[in-house]
Amino acid sequence: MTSFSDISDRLGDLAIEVPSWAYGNSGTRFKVFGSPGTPRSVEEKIADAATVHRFTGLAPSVALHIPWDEVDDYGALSTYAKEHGVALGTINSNTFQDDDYKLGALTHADPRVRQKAVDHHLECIEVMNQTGSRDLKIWLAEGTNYPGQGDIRARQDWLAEGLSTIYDQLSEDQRLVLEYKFFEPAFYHTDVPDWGTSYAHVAALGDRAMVCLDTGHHAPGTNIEFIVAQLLRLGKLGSFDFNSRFYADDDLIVGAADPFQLFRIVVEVIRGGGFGPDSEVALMLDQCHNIEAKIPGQIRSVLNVQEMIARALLLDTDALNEARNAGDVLLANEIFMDAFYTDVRADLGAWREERGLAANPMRAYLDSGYQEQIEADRAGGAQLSWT
Ligand code: PSV
Ligand code: MN
Repeated sequence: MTSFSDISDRLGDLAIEVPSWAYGNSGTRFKVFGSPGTPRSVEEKIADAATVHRFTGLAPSVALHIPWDEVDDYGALSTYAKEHGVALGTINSNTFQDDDYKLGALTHADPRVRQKAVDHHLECIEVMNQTGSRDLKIWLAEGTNYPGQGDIRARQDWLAEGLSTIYDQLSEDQRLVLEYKFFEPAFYHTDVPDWGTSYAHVAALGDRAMVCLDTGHHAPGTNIEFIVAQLLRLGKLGSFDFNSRFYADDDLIVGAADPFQLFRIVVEVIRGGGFGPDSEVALMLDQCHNIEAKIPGQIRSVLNVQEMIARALLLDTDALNEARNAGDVLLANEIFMDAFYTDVRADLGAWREERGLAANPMRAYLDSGYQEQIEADRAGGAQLSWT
């Protein structure tokens, strides 16, 4: 049996990267709701992200999205982040909000548009050089809506060519992570719809190109933990975009829609060496808080991940292997479920207190007055959003 004290040190290895866009307004295609206290500048987003880290000790870095987080001086932004106790992390490119990209970006039939999309990524690499970021994350909103609309084969070749030009510009300590998504905004075919396509491209690029797995980007019923196991086995799992979903790419709080799925995923992460000081797998959130308060939404999210990591670390792998090897199907399942059903909340509260954190970070944040302060300080000005 594994007890909480056995896993206590390993829990200290957990670091989750939060997305800058979680602190801005977001919504559906029907409505983006504003909310009091929402950041009006990139600095205010970083201050909010740093607050999540201050209360949880779990979120030491913030991912940026370019151009949403464009500033004149990224060195200064990096210093600002450091002064607030966090670092700037992954740089996300954006080739989905420019009229030129209506029919594709890296996969557009027009070489001028393809070059423009490549140039945007080269600018992102320039940003990374100034922020000291390791990862360039690429998600492409590319595909077609109607059969016959595009040459789906030629688009793969253009994509490979563009990615290779981008990859060549990375320095030795930088990586490219290619995210896949099965549909949306394109509805007939998507140019990087699945892990296999992403894998084929990053494998062709080289060692510093990896796959990004966004948990909301699969068809319902997909066995995501199998994909995790396979990518780790192949040494190609670069990062996660964690969130949860009931239907499609809902971007809800990780662990909210299906806690058991999150457990199964993190079991495979740990099993495959994707967690701990020697792992280079980036555990990021990619979420939007459309109706709930944003900072507590992020706090809840990182706590959910911590809780599942704790439960997965408690899995009695020796007993599990024994049951498996003996062909004892029900015992193996019971051992697995025992870990999932273990309530670690009180132990985690004590674990936090030992490290100078509040036992209940949600409550501590609500009692801290930070929310009231930002609502008063940030009256007026234009609230940031993804639009
Ligand atoms: C696309 O749906 C995505 O998951 C990508 O990671 C984008 O960069 C992000 O969402 C933007 O919200
Ligand atoms: Mn994502």
